[in-house]
Amino acid sequence: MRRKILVIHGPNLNLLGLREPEQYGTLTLEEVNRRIESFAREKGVEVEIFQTNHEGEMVERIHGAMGIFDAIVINPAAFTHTSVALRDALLATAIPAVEVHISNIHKREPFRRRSLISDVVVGQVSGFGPDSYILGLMAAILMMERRDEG
Ligand code: CA2
Repeated sequence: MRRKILVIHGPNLNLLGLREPEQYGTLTLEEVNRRIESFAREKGVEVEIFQTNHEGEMVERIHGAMGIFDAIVINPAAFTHTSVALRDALLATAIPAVEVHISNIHKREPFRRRSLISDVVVGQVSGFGPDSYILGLMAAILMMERRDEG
């Protein structure tokens, strides 16, 4: 059985590598996505990657993942701190999710320290630069393996 993981990038992450390199690094989103795909290939899992600047689109993509994806790795970007709709979508679909952040949100402005989804995801990876996605994928893979072990 081939496992499928949906990776979601939130608003403004399409600008990765082009602005604020001190905060988010110098890799572009394309380059980060290539790393994600190559790690997934190594581990024998299937990934689909999606970036959106729109909250409703993010919610709909999560709804559409029901029955198709085994896990979600999500960097909701600014929606992390604002979106009850995103929280409700993750709760409603109940697909195991890992929250990832490139920067360490706990060392930044107070409004970034609060995540509206941290208690509805399985866990959070924050502060490892683009490697946060790789660690998030690893967590999702281990989570699925443990679940299938019974
Ligand atoms: O550290 C993260 O991954 C964040 O989710 C990134 C969000 C921020 O709102 C969260 O608090 C933490 C911002 C993503 C914006 O990405 C940019 C990339 C390049 C240039 C400007 C913004």
